[in-house]
Amino acid sequence: MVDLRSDTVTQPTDAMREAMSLADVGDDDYGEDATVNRLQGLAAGRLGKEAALFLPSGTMANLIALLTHTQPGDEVIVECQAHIYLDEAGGMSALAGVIPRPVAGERGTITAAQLEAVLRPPDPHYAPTRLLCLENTHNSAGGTVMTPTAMAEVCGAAHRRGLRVHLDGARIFNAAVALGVDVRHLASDADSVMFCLSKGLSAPAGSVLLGEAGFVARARRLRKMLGGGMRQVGVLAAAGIVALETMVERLEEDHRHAKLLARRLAALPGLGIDPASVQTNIIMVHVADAPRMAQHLAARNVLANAEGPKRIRLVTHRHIGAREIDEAVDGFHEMTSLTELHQGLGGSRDL
Ligand code: TLP
Repeated sequence: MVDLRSDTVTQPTDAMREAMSLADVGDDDYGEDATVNRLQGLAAGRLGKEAALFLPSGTMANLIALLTHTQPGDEVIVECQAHIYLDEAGGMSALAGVIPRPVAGERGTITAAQLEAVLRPPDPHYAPTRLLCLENTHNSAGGTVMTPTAMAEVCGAAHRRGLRVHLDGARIFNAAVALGVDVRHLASDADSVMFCLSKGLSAPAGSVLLGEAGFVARARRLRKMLGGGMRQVGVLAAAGIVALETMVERLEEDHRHAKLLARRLAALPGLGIDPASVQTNIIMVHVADAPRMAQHLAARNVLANAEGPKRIRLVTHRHIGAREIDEAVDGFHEMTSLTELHQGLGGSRDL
């Protein structure tokens, strides 16, 4: 199986499994799990934040950030394709009770000018705007990166207007590796940041939410409220430590493979793809009928997600190498050649 649906499908490494079996654990609800404490300290150091909290998922980390920064009825500025807005089951409204104000960014990036344009002076008619949410890399925009300068500009504008900033950095290490910058420079301007251990870094589960000590203390109470306290969870944190210590640099390989796959697919007819736009490990391919294409690929043991009627998302990760790229290209090629043949015979059916 060539699984290009997501980097979440990565299996824990042998080193992770070994670290998990040897982990020194305790009751994390009492703050007594030595391995969780080590992971949290390591993560805080890596991202340059005061404190960190280990959580079961990125979705819970984003929700807790919203709950910690806002009150029900507050307005939150989000990019219009942001994961926190579109892909977290409506939690921001259903559970945090905030009203999202979507802004269409440029390939996922909201600029300071765009932010200024939607901010309104206080008025009894308006929900008070409390928070700006950013996403780096931006998933739906195609794994695009925000540079430290772009981060600083928009965060500076938000702070000057009294807003807090939360960064969904599910794939922040992909951004740091692609840009060749220390991840601290991407995290420093946000008040809170979350990143995932369970995507390209290959840990089986877990995300980390970071910020000032007071923020993390409030987040810890909300984790309890949501049922996210996990007791002897050092068995998972142990894999997270291996992920942070050994799996970051290799993300560059995933990016190289994504660019290679994109270049090869761009040579096929009927696929809308711009290889120059691939910045990290996500490729968006525009096709005439995405569900049909995904179905065809699956029949050839190539798995890809149709995102909407005309877009296929491909994600490279540790289990995608040269052979898998060949197989994926063959799968697409077969489908595009069949269509060409069909059209050549006077058929009218699109891809
Ligand atoms: N993204 C998953 C799916 O939900 C789409 C994926 O396969 O890409 N922020 C961003 C930017 C994400 O991409 C994801 C997961 C999350 C948050 C949520 O993380 P989890 O899945 O751990 O709740």
